[in-house]
Amino acid sequence: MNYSETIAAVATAVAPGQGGIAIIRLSGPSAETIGRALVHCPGRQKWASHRILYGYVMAADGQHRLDEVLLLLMRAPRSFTGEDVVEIHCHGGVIVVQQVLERVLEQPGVRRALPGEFSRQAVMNGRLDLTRAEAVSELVAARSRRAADLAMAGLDGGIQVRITVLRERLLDQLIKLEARIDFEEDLPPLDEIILLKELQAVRAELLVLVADGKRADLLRRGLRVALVGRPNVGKSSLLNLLSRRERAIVTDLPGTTRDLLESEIVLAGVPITLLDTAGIRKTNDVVEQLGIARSEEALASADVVVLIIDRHDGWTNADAALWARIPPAVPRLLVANKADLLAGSMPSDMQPDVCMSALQGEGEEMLVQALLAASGAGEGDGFLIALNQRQRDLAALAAEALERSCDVAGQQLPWDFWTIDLREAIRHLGEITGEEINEDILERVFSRFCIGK
Ligand SMILES: Nc1nc2c(ncn2[C@@H]2O[C@H](COP(=O)(O)OP(=O)(O)OP(=O)(O)O)[C@@H](O)[C@H]2O)c(=O)[nH]1
Ligand SMILES: [Mg+2]
Repeated sequence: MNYSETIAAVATAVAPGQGGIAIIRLSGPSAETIGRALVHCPGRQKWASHRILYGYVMAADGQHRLDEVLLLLMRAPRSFTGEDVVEIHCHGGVIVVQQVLERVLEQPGVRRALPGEFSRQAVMNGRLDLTRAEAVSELVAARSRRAADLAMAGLDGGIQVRITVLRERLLDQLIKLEARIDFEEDLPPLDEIILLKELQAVRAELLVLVADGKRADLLRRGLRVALVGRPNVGKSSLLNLLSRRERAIVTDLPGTTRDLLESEIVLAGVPITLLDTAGIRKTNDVVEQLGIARSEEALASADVVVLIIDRHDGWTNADAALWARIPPAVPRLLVANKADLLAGSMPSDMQPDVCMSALQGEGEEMLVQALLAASGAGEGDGFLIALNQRQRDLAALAAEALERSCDVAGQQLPWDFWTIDLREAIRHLGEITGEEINEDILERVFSRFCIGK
């Protein structure tokens, strides 16, 4: 990375016909020079930091105006990145924004920003810590209110503070150990039991954070729920009911759905991708066969599988065969549909989790509750912060290192041996917070960001 460069990108979402305004962000030593060269501000407007200027961006020919804009100058270090930042607020959509960005990029000393580069610069300059930068990205990506709340907790420093405290507790123990190594004779003997207890306590907290983070992933990434079953049991009707629109074609002909259909919904704050599948049966129809193959893939990749049966028909051999096909590790629900009709017979050990009528909209609430309970997403209310995958991996490594450190202690080895694993645990926690930072970590964090962040 070259710090004499100025970077630029569109910082807002780009979509044709959408967004009244769009923001082009420039950061770096030439940001102001470029802003002055490109934006013509009529009258006597003063180029002062943190003030809004009004003007025009001229086309390269210097004759006609590309757009009417507002410009916001934020001089270093009082900016998001800690460098000179210029934001050009132009009109939204696609074409104008691209034209203005092209004009920016024609200027000397500026290049397109890489994904996450603004945030990376902010971290490098100490304007933002690592977990807060990740939280910004998660906030932008949030697909449900609960996911946004968790991201906001990260942005408020919840993760940073929690991990920093744990790391400091370990540092305290390390200092005690090292003092014993260096000045054993001069100090009172070390209470191993207390030290070990402390390491175990930190380890236990880390494990809780890892487990909570995993559950929170469901809230962030959402659940994939596959609706499977024989033809004509009402899978598509159920999809339509939950989606509140006629997403899938429903007919009384078995084999209506032949392709995998997805519908995005939010239930109790949890984003859910519903997959409507082709009814699984033996058939000679080639298209239907392909559809059935997709149903089987959906069945294998879903977070929850809902097997729908026709309660009027009762439990059939075909239902039993499908039930057996659901991978054992995947949470499953048995839903008996068409409860408005007379009930067929069910074996006593196969009682449905939910009885409902997709046609009449009955039993929907029970289904939603059962889905959330089966996936574990309903339990997401108990925690306030949630580590992302990167942070969890490091927390888990730290917990393992602490466990080794305690094992070593049990083997009566000299103090030096304890410190090796303890140091490793401290290092992993430092990588979460950014206290210990290197190119690899930065690469891992920021490559997942989108451009303009
Ligand atoms: N009485 C009654 N009929 C229903 C109910 N749910 C769906 N149906 C009817 O059952 C028929 C089949 O419904 P679909 O939703 O197309 O069934 P599917 O499982 O998607 O069928 P395939 O796509 O062929 O696999 C339609 O005529 C629906 O109106 C229900 O709860 N009660
Ligand atoms: Mg269907």
